Amino acid sequence: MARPKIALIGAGQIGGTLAHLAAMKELGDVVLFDIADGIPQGKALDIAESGPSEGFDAAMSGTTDYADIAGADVVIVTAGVPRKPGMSRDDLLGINLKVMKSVGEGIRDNAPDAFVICITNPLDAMVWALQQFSGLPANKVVGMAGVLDSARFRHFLAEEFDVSMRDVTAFVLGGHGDTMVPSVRYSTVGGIPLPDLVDMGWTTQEKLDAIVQRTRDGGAEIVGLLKTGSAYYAPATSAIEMATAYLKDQKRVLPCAAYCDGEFGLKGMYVGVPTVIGANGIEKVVNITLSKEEQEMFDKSVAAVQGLVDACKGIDPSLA
Ligand code: A3D
Repeated sequence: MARPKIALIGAGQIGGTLAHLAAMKELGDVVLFDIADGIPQGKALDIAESGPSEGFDAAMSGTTDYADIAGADVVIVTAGVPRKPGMSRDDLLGINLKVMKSVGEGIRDNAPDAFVICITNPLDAMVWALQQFSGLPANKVVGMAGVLDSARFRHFLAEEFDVSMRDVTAFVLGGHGDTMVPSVRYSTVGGIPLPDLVDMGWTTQEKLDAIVQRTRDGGAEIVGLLKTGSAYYAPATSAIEMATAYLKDQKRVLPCAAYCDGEFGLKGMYVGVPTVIGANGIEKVVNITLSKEEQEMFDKSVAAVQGLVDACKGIDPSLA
């Protein structure tokens, strides 16, 4: 059986990291696409030359021609611009919306059967626009943010409790922005919910609140340190986790920016929710019950995403 084909649209910091991870994990053959001629070809060759030492079997190529992504099984989109210190993700909307149009049309014309994972910010609005521009089924177009935000939350919790990150489960709901909702009630250490751990004296409510806020600011913390761009190792790893769930039909339960059609009381909107990812893409949106307080935070986050979607419609009237 031929190896799966993975197309990476955008060969920048995340794109290059994705290519390296996909090769090392032998997820399939990789095509890197970018408009900056030389970058995708150079990164593909560089990664291919790591193959003999690493011992992977995966073909690597770079291109500026959409025809080369034909027949891709998975497409991961990072094309666009990242933020710099002082910028919010929302400041990227105008530039990246135009990028989503050309990328969406390139996918529509060349890889219409692919599972598409969008990473470009502002995430929830960009994945919505990408689905509209590409015309692919909504269960096959998803945004990566929740896996990353949850990984950050899990990392901070594991440090606080001095336990293995493997035993910390957590998830973050809502839009990928300042209004995201790290779920304290549904996050656990070895199955013990966080509020119980506060009661048990493992941490204090104040420390937990600070971790929740640090999770919300997780992206900005890295931007502030790097100064020249945003995070890329953990974002790439998170998208690879989602791609693996699809390619291997793992039925993973992962928080993603998914199309909600009735779930959470939303109609035709992309926002971060728990999902099941398997061979049919987003196979299920897990419609959990929210407490009154969680619902209020979620509603606020949804309103922020809706504002960005409306702004997209204002910029490009072809978006319904
Ligand atoms: P960067 O290293 O600048 O790479 C972006 C690449 O996109 C560059 O190589 C550009 O040449 C290329 N590009 C620009 N326009 C086009 C186009 N029309 N078609 C194809 N390629 C194009 O950025 P990065 O890799 O650090 O980040 C990529 C995106 O991911 C940004 O929008 C970030 O804000 C976003 N991001 C999202 C998260 C989430 O958790 C959702 C996390 C981190 C970064």
